[in-house]
Amino acid sequence: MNPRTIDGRLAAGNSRFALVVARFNELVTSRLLEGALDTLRRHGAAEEQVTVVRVPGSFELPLVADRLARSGQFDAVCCLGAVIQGQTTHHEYINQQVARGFMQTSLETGVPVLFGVLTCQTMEQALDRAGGKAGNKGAEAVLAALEVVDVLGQLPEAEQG
Ligand code: DLZ
Repeated sequence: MNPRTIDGRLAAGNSRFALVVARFNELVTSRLLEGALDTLRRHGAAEEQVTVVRVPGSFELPLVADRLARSGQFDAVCCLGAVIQGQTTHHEYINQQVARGFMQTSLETGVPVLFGVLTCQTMEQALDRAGGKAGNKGAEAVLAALEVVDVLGQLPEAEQG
């Protein structure tokens, strides 16, 4: 068996990327953004192919991502945030809803919205995943974006209706 196989290449090409970054827990999200930008640069994206949009917190990510995805100006939208379980139950309400919002926008628009939101119990765990010993989730979100954009470019267009 040697089936036709479609693999995404990790190259920016002429694609345009939006990075939406939550300011809440900025110590963490600024590192996610650094990882994301570095990964885009390393894969050939020029400055004019990348737009960074800041929002107050992760709760605001889906709305802004949705607007960007529907603008027709971007091939992928990467959302970066850090929801850390503190002394509030905020995280219980936010994580699934945010993920659901990204998924909904992706499916409705055909523009991939990537989940680069850390959902951690402690700040230490978050920092580990923002360029520390457990990698950088911002960089991972961009890699996923590059791959999916390329895969979508190789797939047949969806039929109308
Ligand atoms: C209010 C709040 C809290 C308690 N925790 C976080 C968090 O851990 N991560 C995050 O990105 N944002 C948090 N926010 C802010 C909300 O996402 C949102 O910006 C505000 O509730 C205003 O809508």
